[in-house]
Amino acid sequence: MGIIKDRFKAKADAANAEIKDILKTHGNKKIGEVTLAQAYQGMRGITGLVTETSLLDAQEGIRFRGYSIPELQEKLPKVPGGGEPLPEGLFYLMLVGELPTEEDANHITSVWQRRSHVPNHVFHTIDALPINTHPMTMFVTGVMALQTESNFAKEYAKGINKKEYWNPVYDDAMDLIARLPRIAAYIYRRKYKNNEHIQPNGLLDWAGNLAHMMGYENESFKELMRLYMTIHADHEGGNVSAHTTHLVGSALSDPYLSYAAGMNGLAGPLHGLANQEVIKWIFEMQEQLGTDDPTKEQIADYVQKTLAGGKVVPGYGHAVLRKTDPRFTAQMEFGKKHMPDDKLVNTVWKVYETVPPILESLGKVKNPWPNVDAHSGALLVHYGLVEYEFYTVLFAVSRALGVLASLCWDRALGLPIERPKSVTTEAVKEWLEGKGEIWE
Ligand code: HAX
Repeated sequence: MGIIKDRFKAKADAANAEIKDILKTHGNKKIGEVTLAQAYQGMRGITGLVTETSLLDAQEGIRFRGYSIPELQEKLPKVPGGGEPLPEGLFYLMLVGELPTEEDANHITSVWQRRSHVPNHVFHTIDALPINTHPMTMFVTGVMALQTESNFAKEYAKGINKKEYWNPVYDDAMDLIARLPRIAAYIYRRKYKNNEHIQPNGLLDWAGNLAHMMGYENESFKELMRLYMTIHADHEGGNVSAHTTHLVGSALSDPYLSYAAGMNGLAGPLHGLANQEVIKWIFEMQEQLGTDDPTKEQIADYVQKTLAGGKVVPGYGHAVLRKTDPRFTAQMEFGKKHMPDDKLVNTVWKVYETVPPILESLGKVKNPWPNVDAHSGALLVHYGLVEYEFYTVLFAVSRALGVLASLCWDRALGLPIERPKSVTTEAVKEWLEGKGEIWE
């Protein structure tokens, strides 16, 4: 077995023993209760899942295995001379639960390089879609075509022992992550760059190679990709993309099927597609106002128009967070360092000063602050990546790190098929009238 696989298995065995003990002694302890409002309104605040890779605090934001984003920027290995963390290091941290050494991160880079071959039928499948197909549809279709390569599906068909599920799932996770930059870059070049493709560079790190294959050789863009791939990787377990991957995986659908399902969720405008919606919204605002440098008053008017049209302000609000998203702040810091005078980036900062008090004044929005998606597009546009429909694909490549590390844990912990109880409104009414329990 590879060294990282060994370390993961040793950690998972220790965790399994610990969890067994915890459940033996405390398995009946209640960790919450569910109200009728929660059952009807998106299950907000119900603690009912275990995800080992990261934990979200409403005030403070995300921590990956206990480390905040600024801590990751300080402690994770970087490319020589680089300032942003290598996503390879974050993956190691989420999978093994410990900070990687530089050697560990470089080892993952070379493993992913080795496993990055994408069979031709995947490209042919993507090519069969009309060119105006949304890049996320092409991406998920490509991942589904790649499912022919699943080790787990093959091993399951042969009759693998359930104690060994984690093993081919681990291999699938590594293979799939290794191959995603190629698929993403292929879609980008096919749709926007005349179908002129760029071969991978075997000397580059995972995120640097993605930038290269997309056609962006600027070193500060590569740095942005390293940061981007790190901060979008995971946001605990209940968000749509992570929860869906976990849920579908619980049916023992292989990692390709599970991840593709999760990414169909990421492609929704209230989740990952919000990154394209933000830039689209700003471009439309610029067009309507006839300026690429709107004042705060003009922005405020445009926000009111958006709200009056029964639409959400994209990039603002969150189901769990109650403060400015530290992923927004990390991108703002990047902007201040690399492009302080960029007009679009400055507009994003003006929107940040304008939107929260307006949303607050509505009296119903629980979090008026910006989320990760409010900032990412403007940084990409700065480097010439203006094709905003592609943005969610970048998010999806990054999100693979978190959801697939979690899938390895799910199978190593032997988590069962997920199946919460649902009720009908008829049953609720009967229960309210005292005619029997609804949760039997
Ligand atoms: N603009 C306008 N209204 C908003 C709003 C926003 N940005 N955010 C919330 N609201 C509204 C809701 O639509 C809801 O209105 P109704 O009662 O009329 O239905 C009300 O405020 C209460 O919602 P909430 O409890 O504050 O928010 P939810 O937990 O239901 O939803 C969302 C969280 C992120 C979906 C929501 O804030 C939203 O739609 N934001 C804009 C889209 C967006 O940026 N999504 C990306 C989120 C981060 C992410 O997952 N990235 O991938």
